[in-house]
Amino acid sequence: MSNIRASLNAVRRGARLGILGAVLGLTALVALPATPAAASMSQCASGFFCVWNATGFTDGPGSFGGNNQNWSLFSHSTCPSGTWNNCASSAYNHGSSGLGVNIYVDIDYATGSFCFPQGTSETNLSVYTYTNGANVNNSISSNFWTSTCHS
Ligand SMILES: [Ca+2]
Repeated sequence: MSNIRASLNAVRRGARLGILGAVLGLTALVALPATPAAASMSQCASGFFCVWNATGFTDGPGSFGGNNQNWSLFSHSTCPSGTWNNCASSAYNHGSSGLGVNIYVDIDYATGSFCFPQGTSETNLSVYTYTNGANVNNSISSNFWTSTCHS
């Protein structure tokens, strides 16, 4: 009788360990980083204007902390040009200075602009057009921080 009870207790212990193992396994799985295609605005550090190659904040970010008149100087291997020029499809102004970001369809802050106030984001840039009517998706070529861009 005591042998049977001991066996039952061993089975119960095993079951508990099995459940514990399953919980630990699940925790480990959740803790694994989604390295190849992490998609999140949280990848954008405070103080930066961030862009991603794909919609939904995927494949990036490219982080722009100052004024940049030629985005072809910033490489990103999965962009068609190999640089951020004419590539971004989602964006987030995570600035902290209060300034907005004007983005431009051409290098040297030229031809058409669009304003991204601090704290704003867009998961799909194709919903926006520049002041010259061109679509914002896959077209940003320069950026300029300015107090004239605000919500
Ligand atoms: Ca462009």
